[in-house]
Amino acid sequence: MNGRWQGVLLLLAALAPGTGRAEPVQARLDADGVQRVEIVGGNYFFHPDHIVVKVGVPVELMVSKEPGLTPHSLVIWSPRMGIDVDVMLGSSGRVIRFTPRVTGRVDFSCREKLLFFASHQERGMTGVLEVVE
Ligand SMILES: [Cu+2]
Repeated sequence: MNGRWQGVLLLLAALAPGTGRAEPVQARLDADGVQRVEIVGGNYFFHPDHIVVKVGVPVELMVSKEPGLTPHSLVIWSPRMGIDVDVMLGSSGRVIRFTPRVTGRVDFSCREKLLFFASHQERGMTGVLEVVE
């Protein structure tokens, strides 16, 4: 393959829409015994969108949204895991605390939706919280 075609293929690869989620992000375990991770929401994503935490250890999510007028929220709901989060995101950020009771996976999403437009969740504003041993 000549260099010009290689360049075209690389360009196409760069322009192609993402086909999968980024690498999972493990919450960092701080010296005070709390595992912390920061999440930013925007149009229409969470970053990171795959978070891994340890079971039975307190979690603090530091959540915020990108600057802009579009409202965003974060919903994580798993009674089984002991997680019930439903908050609006602000640009200044806030802390959400919970302690996951059991291992497993739960989806999180944004519940916002403007009129007849597709919901943010439908536009891909979703993620996965994974609770591990
Ligand atoms: Cu949203």
